[in-house]
Amino acid sequence: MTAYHIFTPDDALRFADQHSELFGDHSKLSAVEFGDGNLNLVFRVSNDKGTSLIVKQALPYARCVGESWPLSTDRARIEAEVLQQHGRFCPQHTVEVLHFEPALSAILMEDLKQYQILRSELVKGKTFAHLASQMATYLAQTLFYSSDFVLSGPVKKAAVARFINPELCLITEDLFFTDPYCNHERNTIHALILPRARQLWQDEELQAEVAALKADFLSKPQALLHGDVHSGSIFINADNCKVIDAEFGFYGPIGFDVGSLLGNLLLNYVACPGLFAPEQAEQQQAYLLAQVRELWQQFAAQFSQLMASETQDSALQNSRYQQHFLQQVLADSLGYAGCELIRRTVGLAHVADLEKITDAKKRAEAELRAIELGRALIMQRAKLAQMDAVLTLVQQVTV
Ligand code: SR1
Ligand code: MG
Repeated sequence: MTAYHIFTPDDALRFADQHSELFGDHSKLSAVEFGDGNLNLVFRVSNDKGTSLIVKQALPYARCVGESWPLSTDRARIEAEVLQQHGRFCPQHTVEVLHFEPALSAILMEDLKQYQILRSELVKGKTFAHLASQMATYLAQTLFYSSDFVLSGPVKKAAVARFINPELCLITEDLFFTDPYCNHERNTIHALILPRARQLWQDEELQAEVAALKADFLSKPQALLHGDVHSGSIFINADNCKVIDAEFGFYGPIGFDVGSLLGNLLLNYVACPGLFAPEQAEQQQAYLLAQVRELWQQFAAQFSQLMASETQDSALQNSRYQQHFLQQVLADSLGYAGCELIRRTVGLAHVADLEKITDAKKRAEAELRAIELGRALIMQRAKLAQMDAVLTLVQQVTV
């Protein structure tokens, strides 16, 4: 068996060639490393006829920091297995894994070169009518079919154990729920919003609600989450979208995946006035609000329909319980969306939506909108029973 070593482009090329028939016998192959993510190496291996595949390899440390932040390469197994599971439940919106090699922590997968990264497109002001409906399907299918509504107790517990992901979960536990609420050395805070960040460190009312969301993240294994559904994990084109990058996957609260995506749409929303001229900003914001509404409505409709028709456990077939369950998922989703808005503003990992605003004053205004909206969503999540009330809140808080 080949021992783990960090791939060069030539290693990635041989790995892809060995494990795929796609290139044929006499292909001239080339490979290039082009990853710009926080954690891994990503290679594109292509032949001279334009066929290409992706090789993704987990490094034994976080790429964005270096060897001083060691990380288990088991995250590659988690990623491959989550994508394989989600691919069974929703193949049309999950990147296809062709091969996984545990010893090398390397995954061979389809190349989505006909797609673009959603975040980059939103930052350019592009819109996609199918985004919310397709992502609602992805979330409803992957989360329902890995939940207690379908799996028996023993099967579910075995799955929870297989997807224990302590190191990557710890990153989320720290970056989402702890660092933004204290003066942590990992935080990056632009000078103009430092006074507002300091208020977050004193805001005990908010911290109590964030503690409750963190406790649920730690102890509510409802479904096999992707664990990192931000707009950099979604590839999109005019017809379709596909989700990549599932290394943060684990059994957690359903609202975490739904809320991560809602939070990312709202991050772009608060950034619009800093990114675009007023008329375009207004149009893009109207598009984003419509997508937020549709994402929740379609997710709720599909998840309800699945609960009503596919639930195996007779106790969980109770329709009042199912309605209550979905209401709680909405509250959780809004809370986690709020945490995403805040941590992308004052935490370690920022987003291009805000960072691409060149005028420092406008960027600070957008960051402050993100913090206020995040706080409002977290604090009011239990009272926001309808999406209309959420959209009204978004508009009121971000003027
Ligand atoms: C050190 S990892 C920072 C962030 O990148 C990932 O995509 C996750 O969102 C994580 O929080
Ligand atoms: Mg990622």
